[in-house]
Amino acid sequence: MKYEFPKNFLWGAATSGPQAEGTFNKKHRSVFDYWYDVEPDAFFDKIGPAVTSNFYNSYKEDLAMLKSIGFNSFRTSIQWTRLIDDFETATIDEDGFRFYNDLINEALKLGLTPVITLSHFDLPYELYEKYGGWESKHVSDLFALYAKKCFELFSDRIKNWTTFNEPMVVVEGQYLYQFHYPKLVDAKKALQAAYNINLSSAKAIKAFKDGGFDKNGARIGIVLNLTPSYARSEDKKDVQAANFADIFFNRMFLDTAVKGKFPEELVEVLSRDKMLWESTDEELKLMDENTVDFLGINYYQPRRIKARDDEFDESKGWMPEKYFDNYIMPGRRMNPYRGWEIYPKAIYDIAINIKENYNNIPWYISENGMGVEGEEKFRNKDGMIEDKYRIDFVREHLECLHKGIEEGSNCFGYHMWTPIDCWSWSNAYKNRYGFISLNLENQEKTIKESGYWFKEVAENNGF
Ligand code: BGP
Repeated sequence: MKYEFPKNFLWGAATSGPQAEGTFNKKHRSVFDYWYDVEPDAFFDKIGPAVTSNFYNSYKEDLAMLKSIGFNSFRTSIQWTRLIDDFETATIDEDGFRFYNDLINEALKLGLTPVITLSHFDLPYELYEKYGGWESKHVSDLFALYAKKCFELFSDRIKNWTTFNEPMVVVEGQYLYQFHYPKLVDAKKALQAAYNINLSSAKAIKAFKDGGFDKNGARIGIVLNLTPSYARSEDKKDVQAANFADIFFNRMFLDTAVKGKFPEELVEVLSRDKMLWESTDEELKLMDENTVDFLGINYYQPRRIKARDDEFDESKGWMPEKYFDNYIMPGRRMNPYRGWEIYPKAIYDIAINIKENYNNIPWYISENGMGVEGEEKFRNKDGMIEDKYRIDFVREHLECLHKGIEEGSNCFGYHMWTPIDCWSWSNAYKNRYGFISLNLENQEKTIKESGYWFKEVAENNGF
C-alpha cells in the first residue's frame, strides 16, 4: 500500500441535524426554518428543511448503511431547537432527548464513533428576534447553558465535542455577503458577532472543563472552515493583501480557538478603522484560558488574493475588501456546480501550518467534498451512480493530507461531506455530496461507486 494512515484514524463523513433530520416533532424554529417559512423562493426548487433526508425517522437504517461502507466514525449536530424546550433555562424537550439519546446509543452499538457539534448555523429564531442572536452576549451565556446540558446528558458516551461549525460562515452569510438570513451588510455587527461567537465557544469550553466532562479521553474542539490564502504574485502588495484575508477569514477564529488570542494585526487594523468589537478584560481572559483540545477543519477551496487596484470606497461602510481583492486565477480548476476551485495541495499547506504555527495541535479533516448537480445521469443499469470524479477528488486530497502527516502533522482523521445526500442551506438538493444517493421522491438510498471505493480505503486504512 502506498498511502498508509496512522493507527485509529477516523474514517467517515459529516452531516448536521438541520440538514439531515427533517423538522419532525421539533418545537422551535431555527433561523433557517424561519427563513424558509417567509421566503421559500430563496431555496432551490423551493425545497425547505421539513423532510430533508428523514434522519429523524431512519437513523437506524442510515447508520447501518454508513457502517456498511467502512465508516468507523461520523459527525452530526444536535439541534438547539430540538433538544431544548426553554432557551433561557435550558430545560429539555423529552422527544428531542429521546431522539439524540437513541441515535448516540445506536451509533455506539454499531461501532461508529460520533463527533457531536453543538451549533451548525441553526441559531434558534426566537433568540435572533429577541436579542439579535450572536450580536448579543446574553445569547453567548444561553449557548453555554445549552452546551452544559448536552455534556450532562451525553458526555458519558460522547468523547469528541465541537462547539461551532464554521462560525466564519455565519458571520459572512448573515452579516457581510448576504447568503444567510437576514442577509445584512453590516461589518460592525459582523465583527461583534465574530467576537461573541468566539466568546460563546470559550464559555462552552469552560463549562466542559469546570463540569469535569473532560475525563476518560473526552475532548472539546471547534470546526473551522479554513481557506488558505494564496497571493497572486510575490509582489509585496499582493502578499500583504493575502495576509489580511488570512487574518480576517481564517485567523480571527483559528488563533482565538487555539491560542486564546485574536491576531494582533487584526486588532490593530480594526482599532485604527474604529471597527473593533466591544470586549472586556474578563471576557478576553476567559477566551485565553479556555482554548480547544483539537480542531476540526473543513476544507473545500482556497482563496486567491491580489492587492486592490483602486482605493476602497468606504462611503457605504467598512468591508474587509478594503484591504484585498479576490483574484480569478487563470487556469484554475473548478467544480462548476458549486463554483469552488479544486486545489488539493491546500490540505498539505493546512497540515503544515497547524504543525508549525499552532503547536501541532491534534486535528482532523471534518469536511471535504464535491457537490455535483444532476448525478442521476451517472446512474448505471444496476442502479449505481458512477461518481468517478468524487473518487478522484478524495484520492487527490488524501494524497496531500498523507504527505502532511508523513511530515509530522498531527492529523487523526478524514471526514467527507457528507454520508447521504442532504439538504443544503439554500441550494437545498441541487448539488449532491454524498457517498450514498437519496431519491427525494421515495427516500430510497443507494450507495454510489465512491461509497464502495471509500469502504476499501477505510478498511485498509489507506490505499
Ligand atoms: C459547509 C457546511 C455544510 C455543507 C457544506 C457544503 O460550509 O458546513 O453544512 O452545507 O459546506 O456546502 P453547500 O451546502 O453550501 O454546498
